[in-house]
Amino acid sequence: MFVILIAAALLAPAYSFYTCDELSFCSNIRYNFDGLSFTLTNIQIGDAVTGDLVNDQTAESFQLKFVALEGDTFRLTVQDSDNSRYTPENDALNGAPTEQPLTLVSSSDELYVVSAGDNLVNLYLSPFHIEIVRDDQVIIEVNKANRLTINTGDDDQSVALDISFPVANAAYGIPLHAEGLSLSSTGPGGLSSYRMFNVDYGSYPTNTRESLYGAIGVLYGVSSFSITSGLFWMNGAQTFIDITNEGDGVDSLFISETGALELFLFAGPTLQECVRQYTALTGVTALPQYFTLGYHQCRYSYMTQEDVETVVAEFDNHNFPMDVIWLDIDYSDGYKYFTWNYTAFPDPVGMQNNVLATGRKMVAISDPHIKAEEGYFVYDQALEQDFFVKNPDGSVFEGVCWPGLSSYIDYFNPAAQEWYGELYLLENFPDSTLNLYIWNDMNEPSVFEVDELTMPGNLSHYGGLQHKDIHNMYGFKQTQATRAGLLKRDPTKRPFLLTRAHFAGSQRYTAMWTGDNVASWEHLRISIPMILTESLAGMAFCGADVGGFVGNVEDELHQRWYQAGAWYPFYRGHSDASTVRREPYLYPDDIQARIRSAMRVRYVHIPYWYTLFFEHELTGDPIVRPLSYHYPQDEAVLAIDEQWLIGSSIMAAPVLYEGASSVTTYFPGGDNEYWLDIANGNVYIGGASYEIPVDMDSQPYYYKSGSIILTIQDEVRSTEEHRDSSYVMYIFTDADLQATGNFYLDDLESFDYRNQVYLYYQFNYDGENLSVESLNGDADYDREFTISEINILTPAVPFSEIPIKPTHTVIDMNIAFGKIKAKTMINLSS
Ligand code: NBV
Repeated sequence: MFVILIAAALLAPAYSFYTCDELSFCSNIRYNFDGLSFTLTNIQIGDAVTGDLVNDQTAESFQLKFVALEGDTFRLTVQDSDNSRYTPENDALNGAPTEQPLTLVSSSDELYVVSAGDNLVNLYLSPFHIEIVRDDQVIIEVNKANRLTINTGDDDQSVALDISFPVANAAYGIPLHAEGLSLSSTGPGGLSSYRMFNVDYGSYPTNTRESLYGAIGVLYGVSSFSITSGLFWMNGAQTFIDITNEGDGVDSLFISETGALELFLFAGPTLQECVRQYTALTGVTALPQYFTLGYHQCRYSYMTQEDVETVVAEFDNHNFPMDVIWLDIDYSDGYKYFTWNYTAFPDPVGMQNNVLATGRKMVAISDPHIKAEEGYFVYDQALEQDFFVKNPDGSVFEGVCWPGLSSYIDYFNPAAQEWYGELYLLENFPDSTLNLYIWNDMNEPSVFEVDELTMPGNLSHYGGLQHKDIHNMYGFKQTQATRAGLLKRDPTKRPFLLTRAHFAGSQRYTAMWTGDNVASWEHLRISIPMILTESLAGMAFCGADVGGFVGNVEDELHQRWYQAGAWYPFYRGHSDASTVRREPYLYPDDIQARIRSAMRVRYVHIPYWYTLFFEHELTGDPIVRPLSYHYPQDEAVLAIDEQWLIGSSIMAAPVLYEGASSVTTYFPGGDNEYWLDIANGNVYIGGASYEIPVDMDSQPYYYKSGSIILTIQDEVRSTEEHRDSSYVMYIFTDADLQATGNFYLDDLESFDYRNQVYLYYQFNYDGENLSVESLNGDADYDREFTISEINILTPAVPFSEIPIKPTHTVIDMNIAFGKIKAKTMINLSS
């Protein structure tokens, strides 16, 4: 009972977080907007539009700049006359965007019309507002509702703007919220606003607009009947967003506590184009090492070296695959990062090497709070070099976190960034090895015993910044430093880093996960739209704790979570310290078998995941995608939260309800597309929903007709063994007997792929022949891989009943593929 009470106390948030209506800067803007308007004067049209934006009530004047960027993107900036408002451009953007000249189409006293590419821009002078026009339709309206606000008081520097997507019928984006993919309407008198303010919100509720650990101001106005467009609100401060989506377009209102007004507009015209436009600005996730796509085993905490080594051994004894074992805070000496608790971990190097010898890697946590203790080298060095965040009076800020009284590194100081990154060098992190990768947690930052569990907004950072200006970027800056350090530590290998707090552009440095979720069915379900939304916001490498972090997980839920989580980009089981141990080998045989087979499904498809990650770096397309990404004209898929696409060829539709005996699954693509359940050979026709019967062994996922997918079927202990594996190919033809698929392979770990050392092939099947050609003739990797079996599955058309059983031909072979310069054909018909 006592234990239960303590667990319950841990579960209940002892803190509360603000809504817009509780903060005066926000509620003023939300409710008191009568009579607001601006006039644009002194317009100059060169390559860009510039002018003075004058507040009609106060006569205050601001500088406006509007530029066209390559790729159907526009940027609007409004600054104070002395350019003093903070912009995160040097961090959020992946370098300066390439501008494209605007052409003046017409001008009058009321309206300037300019064009760029296929887009026209109407700039109305008074009241000031902007329309983006494409294909003769207004697709984006800026300040149409006259909500533009730029406060200049000492106590209130807030900034706000309304942006509408008149031809959209759904809104996606603005992670991180525990919400569905299709955002709900908020608005005065209705629901509270979406908040973006990074906070440590353990056991967060589902279906709310409250803030969580990350903040990315990208919003898509998604249309199933017309043009999809989008925006990126680039602001590092606390931000609230109202969304109105009542059938007649999507309206939004962005309210930020401080900062310059920085708005990017994406003219689409599809969701896919918008996501590519966003990632063109803020960057992509670089191809991770292959092992990172395997299964990760974590717990808060594995308390001893013996515990760690036992878990690894038990995974092997019970034939569970695993690539990475994680160390949570208790490996350190009193939560002093870059040190070890040598009593519990007497031989850290030996441990890392033993894990390495089993073909596996390790990850250790390293949080941004630094124990305020003289003699702790990290603290001493930071203090001496003046690298900590300060109080308003200039003294070093101290807050409470795991180690007790702590100070926090000011990653906004470039020298502190460099120094911090270098702490990860082998010579600075005693007893670390190259087999240890990093996890930055608690970096919202989390500060115990204070309002909203985070730093007060009036703390000061390097360069005269106040914490409130950059609050949402704090974790971003930590991961920027960590990645740089890991790259210095070993410039030859791709680093792996996981973060909790994140911001626009974090994808360039780190993977992310959705923090302290709960072992509940609601949390299993909500993890999917959360991951899809992060994916659309550039965070390609994302996941949620399998099993649910907080609370004991029921057996059924745990199995279902392993089945669903196999289709998260980042696949990690994790659990809180107060929970009953739940490593998969601790379960009875039948449950073990199901978890094992769920994990195997993951490992079978890692070559496919790896190809997608490579393609993400090329295009910005996310790894996992909502159905609307590939079926933009299908209104039925707009709000689907319980199915998703991995690339375009696989659809996951797992069991997400307790006691389920069937899953209602919608198959997109119309009646020209078929979906194959490879586990039982059933094929379903697109354009309809079916009730798919399931039992506890079912982990439904489907291959799309017309796909070629390369798998590895070997039962491996870790992806290390994939290096020697041969591939089993699945060809699932469309009605015309055609199929196609890409395959990427490199050395799985180094940066040589940046020098074209890889194989990137497209396979095509035409009903008889399989052809293979290089998608990059300049790429040059001296490596052979073998296809040992080809499965050709062809739906027999026309068919009378569903599910259909396709004809299935298995061809055993042993073809080795090496460097292919010219298209090569293999006849499969005989
Ligand atoms: O470091 C301990 C945990 C960690 O396991 C978890 O994944 C983080 O999200 N951390 C939060 C601290 C708080 C746990 C209650």
